[in-house]
Order: sequence, then C-alpha cells, then structure tokens
Amino acid sequence: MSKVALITGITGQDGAYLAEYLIKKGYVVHGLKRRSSMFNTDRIDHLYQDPHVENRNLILHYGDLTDSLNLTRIIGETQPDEIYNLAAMSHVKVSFDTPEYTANADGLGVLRILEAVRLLNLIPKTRIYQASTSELYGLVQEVPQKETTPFYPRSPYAVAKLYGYWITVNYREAYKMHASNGILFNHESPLRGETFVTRKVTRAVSRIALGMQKKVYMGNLSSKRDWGHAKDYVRAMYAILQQDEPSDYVIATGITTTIRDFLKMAFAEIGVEIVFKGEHVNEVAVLNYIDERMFIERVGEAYLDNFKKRIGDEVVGVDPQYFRPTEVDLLIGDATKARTCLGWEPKYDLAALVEDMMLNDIKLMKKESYLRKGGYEILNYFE
Ligand code: NAP
Ligand code: G4F
Repeated sequence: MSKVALITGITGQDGAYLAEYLIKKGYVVHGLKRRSSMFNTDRIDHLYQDPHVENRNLILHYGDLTDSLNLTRIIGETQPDEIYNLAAMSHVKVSFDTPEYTANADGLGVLRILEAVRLLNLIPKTRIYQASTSELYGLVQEVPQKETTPFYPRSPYAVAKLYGYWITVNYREAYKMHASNGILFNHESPLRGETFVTRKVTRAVSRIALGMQKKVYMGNLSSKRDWGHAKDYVRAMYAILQQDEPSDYVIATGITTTIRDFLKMAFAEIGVEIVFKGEHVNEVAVLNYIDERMFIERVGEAYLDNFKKRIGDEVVGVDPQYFRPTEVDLLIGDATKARTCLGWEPKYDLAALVEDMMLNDIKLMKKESYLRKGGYEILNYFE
C-alpha cells in the first residue's frame, strides 16, 4: 500500500518540489488548492493527471486554510499518513497590508488542521509537518539562530507563524500528536514567487541583459539572509516526519549574505560587474565591466552590442516603498540538530543556487520577449 500525503500549499514553490519528491518515493499525494480565476497550477502541471486516469498519484482538492469544515472533510476523506502544512500568506511585506487575513490563514489555519486530525481520531495515524520560519527570530537574540534561540517576531506574518509554531508544540504535548515544526531559513529556486527578493533580482538582471528593462528598484540592500535551495529544504521536511519522535528543527546553510551581494552575484553570472555608490535611498549600482566571452556564453551574442552601450548606466536604485515598517536585519541559522539527527546536508551552495535561478530566468525572459514581439504563441483574447 502506498503512503498517503496531504500537502496544503501545493501550488506554491515548496509544495511543488515536495509533491514531486513524494511521488518519486511512491506516495499518493493529495493537494489543497485554492479556487482562483486561472488554473494557477503552473508549478505542478508536469505532475498533473487527468481525473479519469486510474490509480492517480496526484489528486487536487479545492480548499482554503480559513475554512475549517472544508479542511476537516478533506482530511477525513483522504486519511493521510502525513500532512505537510505549507499553505500560508507567505510574503512578509504584504502581511503589513493584510494583517487580519494573515493571522487567520497562517495562525488559525494551523489550529484548524491539528484540531481536524484530533476530532477525526487520526492522531495514531497522521503525522503533521508545520512550515515554521526563521522570521520567528526577527530581532535576533542570538547569532547564529538555533532551536533554543528566543523568538522576537517583527511582522504580522511572523506573529501569525509564532502562533502556528506554539499551537503545534502544544498539540504535540497535550495530545501526543506526531506534530513537528521545521524552522526553515530562506530557500529559493527557479520556482520562487516573483516578488521575493532573489527572484525579483534574477528576473530583473535577465531582463536588463536582454534589453527588456533599464533598471530595478529595490528596498533595504543591507539586510542579510541565509539562503538555501528549496529542493534541499523539502528533503528536510520529509526527513522530519520519518523520525520516531516528533521535534522541531532549524534548516539552514549557516552562511549569510546581503541583498547587495546577491545582486552582485546575479550580475556576475552573466559576466557583468556592478559597483555600488551613494547611501541609503540615494544608493545606486552602475554597470562597470563586461566579460564579453561570458556574456555571450550566458546571454547570447545577439544581445552584446546593445548591452555594451550601457556601461556606466545605473541599473539598480532604491525605492523606499519596498522598506518594511520593521525589518529583520540578519538571519543566519545553525542546523547542527538537523545534520546530526536527520543526516540532512544541503547539496546546493549560494553560487549554485544563483546559477540555477539565472539560467532559468534568462531562458524564461527570452521566451517572454519573443512572445511580446509577436511570436505565434500570442493569443488574441478579443477576436
Ligand atoms: P509560496 O510559494 O508563497 O506558496 C504558498 C502556498 O500557500 C501557495 O500554494 C498558496 O496558494 C497557498 N495559500 C496561501 N493562502 C492560502 C489559504 N488561505 N488557503 C490555502 N492555501 C493558501 O510559499 P513557499 O515559499 O512555498 O513556502 C511554503 C511555506 O513555508 C509557507 O507556509 C511559508 O510561509 C513557509 N516558509 C517559507 C520559506 C521560504 O523561504 N520559502 C521559509 C520559511 C517558511 P496560491 O498558489 O493560490 O497563492
Ligand atoms: O525575499 P524576501 O521578501 O523574504 P523574507 O522577508 O526574508 O521572507 C521570506 O523568508 C522567510 C524565512 O525567513 C519566510 F518565512 C517568508 O515566507 C518568505 O519566504 O526579503 C528578504 C530581504 C528583506 O530584508 C527585504 O527587506 O530582502 C529585502 N529586500 C530588499 N529589497 C527586498 C527588496 N525584499 C523584497 N521582497 N523586495 C525588494 O525589492
């Protein structure tokens, strides 16, 4: 008999990688998907199976973390061995604009899942993974951050996730549930949402290289993040639920980098050096040097002449609209417990992550540019 997993947030970055990983391991995967006016299944289309296929290993259900009845019904119908609660309003800056909704989905949503498992008498069968976050450390009380570091959340998102963390611990202790928190530090990939900083940068650098965009406006360039690859991090989620005893684990690389240095690395991937000048809102980055051979190899000869004309131009600026009312300045994790107890090690370092994201976005933006210029795939919705 195949094991059954239920993934909330299956249409997101982590949900997509985790679904693929579990299907390869022989699981039947059920995914919770919000109704939207478009399919919104791009990240999992390669795994999708028509409902008429027999013995499907990926089955999607409409649902929402804010709807207890719906969650209880789906958990009851699917009888999962493992639930991975990845669904969340996951954007820190947006949580300042939608604090009540964020609390409902990211905080109470966790309670709804735990309580459904309890009321359905599934405690002996169902293990639960809660997607906790390094944002809990916020105004960091210790460097690096580990499982015992006190939390100090700095956004409505982090405060909601703090409730999710503790209600998971409480249900574990009160009802002997196999419920665990993964305290994951930032993890990125070619599937990362376009408004998170790494993907915003790799998309923008690709578009600048192809002549589709002149400049990118950023927020706080000095904050530091411990960035890993999402592919490595979903392996950790799985490993956490395979342990005999539930527990909470930090998952991180142990290396931290500023946003400014991430920008430099992304430009370096196409053979371009940028130089930062000025301070705070007046800080800019200027194109300083091109390694033509590398630019041709990564971007293509056809784009070189136009790009060379831009040497000396400003390609990065700062726009205060991207600043947060309260910022998390520094995150760096100590994943000793995961390395020791789970045997987890990341395969990607930051350079390999940036390369993966840049190669993907250059390809994607070339396709977008081709379609804009009237490529045959363009549809005319008004015909
Ligand atoms: P993501 O790409 O933003 O995906 C979030 C997923 O949650 C999407 O499938 C989204 O559906 C779904 N969702 C949002 N609100 C929902 C609701 N009310 N009901 C049902 N589904 C809802 O996020 P991610 O990067 O994969 O992160 C996965 C989880 O890990 C999140 O809980 C996030 O907070 C947490 N986390 C992420 C990181 C990181 O660096 N990536 C680090 C630590 C923790 P739509 O597609 O319909 O929007
Ligand atoms: O990429 P970010 O938006 O990620 P953030 O806020 O660290 O949150 C992500 O990681 C958390 C784990 O620590 C997750 F829990 C959460 O769900 C999400 O996946 O911003 C990273 C840093 C911040 O300091 C931000 O101020 O980049 C800075 N930044 C500078 N300019 C920017 C920008 N962030 C965004 N999104 N856009 C900018 O233009």
